Amino acid sequence: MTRLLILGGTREASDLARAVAEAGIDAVLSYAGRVARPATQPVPVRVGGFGGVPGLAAYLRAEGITRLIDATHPFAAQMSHNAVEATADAGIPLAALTRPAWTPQPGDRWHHVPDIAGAVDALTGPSRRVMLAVGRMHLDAFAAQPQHHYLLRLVDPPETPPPLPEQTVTVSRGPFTVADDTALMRGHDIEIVVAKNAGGAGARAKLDAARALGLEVIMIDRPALRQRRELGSVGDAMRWLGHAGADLGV
Ligand code: 3Y8
Ligand code: NAP
Repeated sequence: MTRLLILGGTREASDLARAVAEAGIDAVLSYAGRVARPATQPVPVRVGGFGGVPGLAAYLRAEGITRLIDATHPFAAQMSHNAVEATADAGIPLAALTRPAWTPQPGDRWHHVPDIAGAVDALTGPSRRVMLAVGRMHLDAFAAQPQHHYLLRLVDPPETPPPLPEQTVTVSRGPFTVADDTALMRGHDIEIVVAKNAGGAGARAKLDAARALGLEVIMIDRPALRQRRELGSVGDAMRWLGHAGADLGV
């Protein structure tokens, strides 16, 4: 009898939770607790860290988890690392539900950087109007380039004003649309967009808007992740769980 833990926080995790609920599979979806109101789910949800690898391994045993699907965001590298270690320790199968990285299309003006620090370095130079679409957790790093006018897109209103002298905050969570992102960038005279290579559909509108407006994009490449089984779709995940995809249309 399958008892599945889904590590969530992405569009794909929510799609998987729906398919799993429809198939009547016993599952729980886990959030880190990064935002005030995470999306509601059709399966039971738990919120908060597990307490590193030992905490996750203990959770897997205590909850009788028989399979783990890591459907976290490609930048949630620590969680994905812990999932590899803890499932090996607890002796249960692990698979990651992933989505391909975005690739530049004709007309894109992307400048690839390896990480947040690389994005900060790439902003060296005279004052520009910069949209930071990288969430809340790494804003402090951009204080090293205080000369710019920043448009910050956040999921929740910031408790404390981010340490950037010239900033405007827009509070909204994805998924975003090209029309809204184009209007947002035009409305703020944005010249440069900083983005993580999240992949997927939930956050790519800003790239299409930037291309349409001829803006430069500083694209932060994904962190390297440990070797693990990777599944490319909810259908593949359901088949891995031993539930034929046919009756779910996935
Ligand atoms: C808490 C809980 C779904 C999931 C939707 C996806 C799409 C919309 C687009 C921009 C980029 C960003 C950010 C973003 C997107 C999806 C997905 C995705 C990017 C929620 C959610 C949680 C989080 C955590 C949050 C981070 C932040 C990152 C904002 C839910 C809404 C920038 C990533 O304030 C904070 O602390 C926010 C933290 C981690 C990155 C950061 O460094 O700040 N996501 N996002 C999850 C948890 O607690 O475990 O699902 O409602 C989920 C989603 N956010 O079901 O449709 O699939 O990627 N999330 C990035 O891609 O760069 C916004 O603004 O253009
Ligand atoms: P991270 O840096 O890889 O993980 C740091 C710690 O947060 C983990 O060691 C774990 O704590 C806890 N954690 C992370 N994801 C968790 C989950 N789904 N359930 C329970 N605990 C979790 O993670 P992150 O980048 O902060 O991402 C946190 C969440 O936001 C994830 O669900 C991710 O899918 C989602 N998200 C992140 C981004 C992003 O840009 N990073 C974008 C969209 C969504 P313990 O060690 O105590 O277990």
